[in-house]
Amino acid sequence: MEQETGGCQPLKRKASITRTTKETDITVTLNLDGTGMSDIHTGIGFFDHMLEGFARHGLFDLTIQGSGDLHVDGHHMAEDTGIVLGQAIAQAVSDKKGIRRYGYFILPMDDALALSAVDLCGRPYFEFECSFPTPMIGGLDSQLIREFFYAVSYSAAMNLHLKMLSGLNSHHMAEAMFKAFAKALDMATGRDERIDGVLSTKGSL
Ligand SMILES: [Mn+2]
Repeated sequence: MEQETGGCQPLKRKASITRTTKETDITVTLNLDGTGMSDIHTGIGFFDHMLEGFARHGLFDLTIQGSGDLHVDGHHMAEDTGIVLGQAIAQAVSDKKGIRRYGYFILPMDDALALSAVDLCGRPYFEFECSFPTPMIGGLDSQLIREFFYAVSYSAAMNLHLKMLSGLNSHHMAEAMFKAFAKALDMATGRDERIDGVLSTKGSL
């Protein structure tokens, strides 16, 4: 049961964004305080599988409805989905008051071990260290995983480091990376009641 009002009721941390270009048409809804429910349709099955894992393990509610020029390839869909998801993250964290700001996780999945570290600092920065053993993972070009996360990082203005510490199987590696990012982002966007205002000596992020 959601409450609309109430003096001590925390703000709703949700976003809904539609972005339409000549290449793609993407709508994302995101609730940072969700339970991991998702409904995702990008037209690329493996990409949907990754985004469903991201929602489930970050305990975000996430819907993504995307259509676009998949007859060209998956590049525009992966990149633009990253742009819109990043915008939704930025909108949902709003002024960043009371949140932890930093988050990190090291997530194992069988042979794969993925590290993710996030700072919602307002300054986009991106580091990515991973080479997938196969060019394709299902219907997703493995190069597009970097493109997706790069787009998320700059459009949410976050510092994002992703490193594959070990791995043999591309499916496991990609999935470990998406889940590690989810857990790190859940930590960074999570509230800590000890934090008064914004967690920065500058007073803003
Ligand atoms: Mn899987």
